[in-house]
Amino acid sequence: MQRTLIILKPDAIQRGLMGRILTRFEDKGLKVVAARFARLSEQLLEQHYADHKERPFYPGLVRFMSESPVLFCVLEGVDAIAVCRKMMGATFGRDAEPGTIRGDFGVSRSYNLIHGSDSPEAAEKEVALFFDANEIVEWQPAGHTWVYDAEDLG
Ligand code: IDP
Ligand code: MG
Repeated sequence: MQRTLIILKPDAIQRGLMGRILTRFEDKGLKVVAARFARLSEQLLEQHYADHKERPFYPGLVRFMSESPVLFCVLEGVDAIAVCRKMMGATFGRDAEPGTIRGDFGVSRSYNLIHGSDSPEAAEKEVALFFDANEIVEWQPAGHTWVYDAEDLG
């Protein structure tokens, strides 16, 4: 089982896509184990996007991500990090394949609807940055045993 940090970005919230995007993850069998709706501070975003600090788009990215509320959550599932990245699609909406979240809902390079951790190391860091350990809820969805078989669960 893996955990990944997902952020539904301000454009997803403002365009009323929050439910539709979250539904895709639920439909796939990913489990929400933490969630919060809030406006992110520039200080938190500077930590979250530290790797991009020198990029030309960085100031605009921090402004965009902080100017309006987001939904951020931790999703859990087998291979959750890669599964979510695949469902998100390529970074720029206009390059993302149809069938992916970015491919179906957007065309922009910066307004690309969603963030998802890109590696186990990033996921661990990002989950800890956005949530305290005691905010992660352990629970079993009723249909869980019909989503993963014993082999999937190792
Ligand atoms: P990712 O979100 O697919 O992991 P990253 O390369 O990590 O993509 O970039 C982080 C975020 O920065 C992107 O999701 C997007 O919002 C923004 N971004 C990346 N490259 C550009 C660009 O060339 N122009 C404008 N915004 C960009
Ligand atoms: Mg990234």
